[in-house]
Amino acid sequence: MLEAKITKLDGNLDAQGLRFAIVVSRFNSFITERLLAAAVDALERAGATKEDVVVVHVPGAFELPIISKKLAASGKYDALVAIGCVLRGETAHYDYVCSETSRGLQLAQMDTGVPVMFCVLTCDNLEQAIDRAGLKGGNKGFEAGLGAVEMARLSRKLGGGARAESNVGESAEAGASGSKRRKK
Ligand code: INI
Repeated sequence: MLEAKITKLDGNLDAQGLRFAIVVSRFNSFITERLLAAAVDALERAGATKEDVVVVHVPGAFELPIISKKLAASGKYDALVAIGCVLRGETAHYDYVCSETSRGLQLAQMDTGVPVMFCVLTCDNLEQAIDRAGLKGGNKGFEAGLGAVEMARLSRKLGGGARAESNVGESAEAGASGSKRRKK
């Protein structure tokens, strides 16, 4: 019988020893501060210490990408969470802010190799946002916090980044075992 050997890779939810930056917009702070609190809660529950989490505020969602990219490029963080809330108005402004924010955040993570969690609510109205910031739809900040831990762990295993445990091409098990000394 053919014996299949499958290599499975994923990131666990242990945040101990990982460093995170959270970039949060002040615009619609009634929502974004709730997302922020939940993201910090998720990181701490996963084992991150207060010293390992940096919170940076920006004016609006449109400013999230540039600061995320600077933080990601610093090499100090294993993953970022970008938090914002864009509410549809009467003009096309909403569309420009949404598209440039999502595009910019994707570029920030692709250019630097540091995972950036997209925790930007794009809602038609305040009720939809409230539902996703701690009510019916749960809290997207908590999901993003856990996602940051998983992606940080996975990135360390796969290597190539400033804070990687192994390099691409090396055995996945070596990275997963944690036996190798971590690069700073
Ligand atoms: N910024 C937001 O984060 N959410 C919004 O809903 C929003 N609206 O609707 O205008 C918003 N605009 C500000 C924008 O992000 C920039 O801060 C501003 O244009 C200055 O560059």
